[in-house]
Amino acid sequence: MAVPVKVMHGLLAENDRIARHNREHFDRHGVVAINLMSSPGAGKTALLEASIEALRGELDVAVIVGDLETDNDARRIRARGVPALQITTGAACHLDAAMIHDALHHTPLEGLDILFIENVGNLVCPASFDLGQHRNAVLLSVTEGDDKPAKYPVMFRAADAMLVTKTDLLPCMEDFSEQRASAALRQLGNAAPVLPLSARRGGGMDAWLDWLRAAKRERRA
Ligand SMILES: Nc1nc2c(ncn2[C@@H]2O[C@H](COP(=O)(O)OP(=O)(O)OP(=O)(O)O)[C@@H](O)[C@H]2O)c(=O)[nH]1
Ligand SMILES: [Zn+2]
Ligand SMILES: [Zn+2]
Repeated sequence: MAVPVKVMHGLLAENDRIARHNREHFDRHGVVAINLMSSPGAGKTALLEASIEALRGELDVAVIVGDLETDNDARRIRARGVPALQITTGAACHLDAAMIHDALHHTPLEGLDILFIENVGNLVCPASFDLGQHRNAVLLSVTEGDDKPAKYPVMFRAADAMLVTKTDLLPCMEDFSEQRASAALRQLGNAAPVLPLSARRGGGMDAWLDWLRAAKRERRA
């Protein structure tokens, strides 16, 4: 059974080569690229909508969104006056570096501060494909259960920040413990910040926005 393993290895090596090339594109333009990953419906697009409003007039952003079908998310982003390109993946459960490279030909980077990449909702596959991003933000909504970092370690090990989303629902989610979710992340040896927030009600957004500003500052340096 060595052949499939070899093929997979070759695919990933080619992906990583294109990812490095994407990163050169971003670096040349001084753009920081942030990859948002989560299970379906954890609140990636809602977070983008709230972040766009909060950063308006301060940082210029654009968005590349991956989904199996529909351009719903891109339309939601464009409604906020921000350029958004939808990649419709069909059957593919993740974005890869070549898809992002193609999208870059339709996404002018001049003058941009942050390029958000909203990955396909999936807690498994996206973690294996480098896109050329500088940071991974992994969302865990309070309705999913605090054991997700333990059950999907590859994704959560890759997180540069773990966002605990929909905290406005905590009063109804008596089982969810933010402390247990953080402990599960630490158990993986990941010291990334844990940022609880509600895109809907606004709580916790400041820490997330500061994390973005810091990422941008570090790229500029
Ligand atoms: N109560 C509450 N609901 C939220 C919050 N953020 C998102 N939602 C709801 O959760 C659902 C999914 O939100 P989306 O932002 O579309 O999630 P997503 O991660 O972009 O979804 P996919 O792109 O399909 O993976 C929607 O019904 C949102 O209104 C929040 O902070 N609080
Ligand atoms: Zn979305
Ligand atoms: Zn290129």
